[in-house]
Amino acid sequence: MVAVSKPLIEQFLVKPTKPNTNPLIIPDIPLIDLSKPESKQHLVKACQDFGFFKVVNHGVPTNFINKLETEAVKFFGSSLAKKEKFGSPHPFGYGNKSIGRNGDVGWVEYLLLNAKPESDYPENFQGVVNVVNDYVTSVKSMACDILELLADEMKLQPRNVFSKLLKDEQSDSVFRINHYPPCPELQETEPNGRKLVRFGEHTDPQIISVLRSNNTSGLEISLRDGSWMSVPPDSESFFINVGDSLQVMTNGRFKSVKHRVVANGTKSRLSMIYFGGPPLSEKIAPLPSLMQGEEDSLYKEFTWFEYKKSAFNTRLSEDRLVLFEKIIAS
Ligand code: GA4
Repeated sequence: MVAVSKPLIEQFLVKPTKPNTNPLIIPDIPLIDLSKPESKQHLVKACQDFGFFKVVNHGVPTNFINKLETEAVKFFGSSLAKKEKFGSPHPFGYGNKSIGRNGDVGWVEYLLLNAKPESDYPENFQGVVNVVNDYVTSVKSMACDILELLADEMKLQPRNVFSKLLKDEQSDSVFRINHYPPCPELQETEPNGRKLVRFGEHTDPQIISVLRSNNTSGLEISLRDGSWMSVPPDSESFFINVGDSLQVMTNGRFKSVKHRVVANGTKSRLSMIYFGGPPLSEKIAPLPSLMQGEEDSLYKEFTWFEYKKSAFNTRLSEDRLVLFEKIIAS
């Protein structure tokens, strides 16, 4: 990454936020052991209470993870000129400090890829692209298992009501590799407690996101009281979050969690995220089998195409679902 002068770095800093330091109110991140059948009950509760949880015994082969990490480190370690040859991230390619199309910035560089890696990516990048295939196939299968366990526990029929959207040939899923390089400039700016924004606060528009990172901290999730909770990194596990579309399909029972990445800039962080999305033409609406009695839908009807289009026109931190909420007369 290009070195940035001190005044320029100002735009990447956020004020210290309300700390959540009272050990009595810092909740534990829900931990789901996929090898244990009883994990189903915890899964539903985690999606309702946090929209976020950690998964162990996930079945994703370590060598898929390691191979991809090695290729990603190699890619981000190459020259800026070479990385830029991948093309801009609209819709897929290499991005550096700029996120989306609406002026958001973060101290991050990344690769945004179609979750079905395309054969027409530049030839000299096939190293990354080949290993993405194995990794994504395996992570997607874990995401589908989780969605089926959720459907089982909520007594939804058929049990693939969520997972079929990811398994569909036309599923609009995305894969992202984020690299947060160390930022030595920050250590001089930090005494007043401000934090460097690596990836600003946002919710994910899709159904479900599956994140794996190396052992560098930085990820934070927003709690109900508005404070931020730091998520201890764990390179052996996966972190899952509920996306906006799953919130809608469960009529608000599951929460799409607001999250961000901030860091003090001493260690490099690498994360890989699979965003499982439905086909573009899919109608996103509360599942009829979930609605109880006279329960009203909290949302207007929309397709994933409409929501995605609208989301990509927003700033990162915006509440994107607000535009699709119904005003319900009480
Ligand atoms: C957040 C989740 C995924 O990373 C992503 C992001 C996308 C982008 O980086 O282009 C968006 C963001 C994400 C939501 C709002 C819009 C679009 C940046 C942004 C400001 C790839 C996605 O699908 O939505």
